[in-house]
Amino acid sequence: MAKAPKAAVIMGSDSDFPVVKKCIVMLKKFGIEADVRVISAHRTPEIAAEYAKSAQENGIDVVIAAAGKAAHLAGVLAAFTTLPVIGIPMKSSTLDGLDSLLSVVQMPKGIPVATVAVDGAENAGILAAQILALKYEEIAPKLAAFKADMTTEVQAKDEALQKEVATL
Ligand code: RP5
Repeated sequence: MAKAPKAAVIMGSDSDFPVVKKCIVMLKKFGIEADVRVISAHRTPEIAAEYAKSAQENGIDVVIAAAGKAAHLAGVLAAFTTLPVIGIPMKSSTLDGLDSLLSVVQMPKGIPVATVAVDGAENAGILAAQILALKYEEIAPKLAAFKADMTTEVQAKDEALQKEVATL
């Protein structure tokens, strides 16, 4: 049987889950399996390293990592794998996520992390699907349909707005 597309979705804490859930929903929409885990770069560093080292042999195609505050999870996972790593900076702190954003995006040369917006869980799922579409051809038509739906939705909003403006 052909291998199914599979993403790792790692979060630094279960408190990240309400946001990260949206990424998992998006992956499912594109037919991508998710291995969902709570692993912390600081609280469980050895488990983080081990997970990243064995991710590829465990069938993972892409790693998504969500963390907040001093958010080193995505960078630490990226240090131990050559799989693409997508980072979601979480708005979990008193600094509104700016600390998380800088921690995820400002990676040193040699260890890139593709960073989405603060709490940008949906985009992490879509970006993962776009990466995996290069390997799994069944994903591309689903991405095309997703974009077409978005177009229809925005056009409907535009039409509705124009009607409302005409009544002013
Ligand atoms: C980070 O610290 C987690 O990713 C989370 O965003 C934040 C707070 O974690 P908890 O204190 O709620 O476990 O490691």
